Amino acid sequence: MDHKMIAKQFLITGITMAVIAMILSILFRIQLAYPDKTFPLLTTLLGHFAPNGRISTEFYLSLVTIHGTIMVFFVLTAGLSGTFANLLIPLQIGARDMASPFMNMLSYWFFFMASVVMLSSFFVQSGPASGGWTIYPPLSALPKAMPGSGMGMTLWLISMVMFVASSLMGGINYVSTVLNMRTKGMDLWKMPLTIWALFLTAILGILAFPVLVAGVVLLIFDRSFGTSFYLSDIVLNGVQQPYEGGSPILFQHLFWFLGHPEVYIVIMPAMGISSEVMSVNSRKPIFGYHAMVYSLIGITVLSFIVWGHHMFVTGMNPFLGGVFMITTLIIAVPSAVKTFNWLATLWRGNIRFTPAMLFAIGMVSFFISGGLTGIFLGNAALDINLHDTYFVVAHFHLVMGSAAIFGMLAGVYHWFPKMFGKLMDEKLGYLHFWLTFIGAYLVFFPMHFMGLDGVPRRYYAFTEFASMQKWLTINTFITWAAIMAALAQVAFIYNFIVSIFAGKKTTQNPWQSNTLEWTAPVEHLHGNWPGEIPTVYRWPYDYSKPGAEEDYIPQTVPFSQTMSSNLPHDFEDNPAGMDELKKFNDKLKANDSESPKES
Ligand code: HEM
Ligand SMILES: [Cu+2]
Repeated sequence: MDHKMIAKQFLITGITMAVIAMILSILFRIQLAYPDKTFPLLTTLLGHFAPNGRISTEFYLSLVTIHGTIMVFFVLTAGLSGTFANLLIPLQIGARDMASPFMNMLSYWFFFMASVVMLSSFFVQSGPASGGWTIYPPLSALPKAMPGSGMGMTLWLISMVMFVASSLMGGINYVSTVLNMRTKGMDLWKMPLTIWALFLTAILGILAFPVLVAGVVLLIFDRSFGTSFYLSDIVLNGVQQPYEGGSPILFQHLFWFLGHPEVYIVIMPAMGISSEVMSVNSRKPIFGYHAMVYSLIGITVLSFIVWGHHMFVTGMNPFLGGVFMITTLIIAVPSAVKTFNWLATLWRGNIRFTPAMLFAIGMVSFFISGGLTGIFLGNAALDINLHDTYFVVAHFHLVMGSAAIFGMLAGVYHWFPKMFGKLMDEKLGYLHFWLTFIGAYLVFFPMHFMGLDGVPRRYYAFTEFASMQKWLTINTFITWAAIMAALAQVAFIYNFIVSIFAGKKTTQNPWQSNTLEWTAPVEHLHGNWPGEIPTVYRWPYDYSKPGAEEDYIPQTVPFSQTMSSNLPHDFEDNPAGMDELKKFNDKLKANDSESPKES
């Protein structure tokens, strides 16, 4: 199966899952906004999950759990990497397809089946898994603990194992394709940042996901075969359970060894996409290309030694807490480098505010505002107070929820012409952007203040507590903002579907971009290019080179044709080229002195 087709399948499944997860969040937000009201409609829609017009407490927890699970894994891991790795890796490095097209197709179908299994848990009597997307034991390990610990949890675990199988097949394919199938001239330092990001993301996934599977398998043993890896001294309904010697903390270590890299699996492709979109639409080379790549590598390595910051409150040895605190704060450095470089790329750019560009800038905005609170939370002393409050919810929704979604949307708007041969409507794109951008800040910003005041997350109705009564108005406000942001997505879905069928036909290179995918014909060919695969001569960011006739020079243009755009280091091991460059520059200078150009 062709990689471009598989990319579309991942995208459309991902969007569908996002819509479902969004509807789930609106459902639990209604409960939070109107804790005392009843809505008969809910009973009609949800049956026994919402008796007497109110969502039941157990189902509320399931909604939060499945919302988080779907958003993190199904939308932002599979939907994001699956779509753009499949679409861009072969097209941007100049390959005819993935290393193994068959395994690639299998990876999609495993993802699809995992989605079906996850959603099927809404149709079992006891409902979907509850206990949060982190499925901490004992709730996940004792099938009788609560309704969501039963059949729903079993389905969650099966779905996750299939999901990981899908990610591994995808990831191994991406890595081997990037390493082995680059076209002539495409050395590693000529790869676009999207490819670097997707490549390193795949490596992260390959190293981290198996650890989750190991944790999940032990959990299945505890659930079904009477082992005690995670359980000890448990009393259930007054009956002492036979578990001894296990520890739920062990699960937390295994979970977050995946869980923390996972947040970078989610954000790094969004970073790569935004870098690309911002360079093209600023008509400027990306600032600090090498620093960008080294930052991605730094994040990849560091993300494996910070997982303990999710466990500051487990009573870990303060020395260990200190170690995790330091590594966590160090990871802020490559993140700051990237942020600085994006801003420097925009600086004095000749910016085109396409919808893709707006979403890429939005991504940077959310990354900054969510990243700053990460520095608070990385400090153990502060985290102990803020842990499990809405402050954390605010932090991760900005930095990974909103930022990653915006990166993904930037990618959809930017590469839609490549995927479907049509252009999306710009006006609807602007409407979508502004409502979503404002909506996301209105939803998540106030949550910081709730968290600082100690309002806990995952509670069904905290207005029961007198001290939190005052947050009801804000909660209602957040819910309405969320409904507005959700409605804004209608503009996007409408635009997406209508443009596929009735959009304006695109030209081959609608954004005047340098990268290889735009040298392939609009009509999709099996094998991407008719005849030979183009050869690459230059890096992907030759925009607005002084002296060049056009403000962009595709990667396939040989150096001698537009000498002015060459840099001395392009010729480090090519003395003949260096001579040519010197001659060219001298000629340019002579021309300049003859006829001074207006600037
Ligand atoms: C319409 C947009 C969204 C709204 C209104 C929303 C709202 C919420 C709220 C209020 C909670 C849980 C509160 C609690 O702890 O009780 C939550 C949980 C969560 N959300 Fe969202 N969210 C949205 C979009 C997203 C996105 C895009 C992501 C992707 C990363 C995401 C990921 C999560 C995760 C991981 C949890 C934690 C689940 C858990 O605690 O088990 N959400 N969301
Ligand atoms: Cu983390």
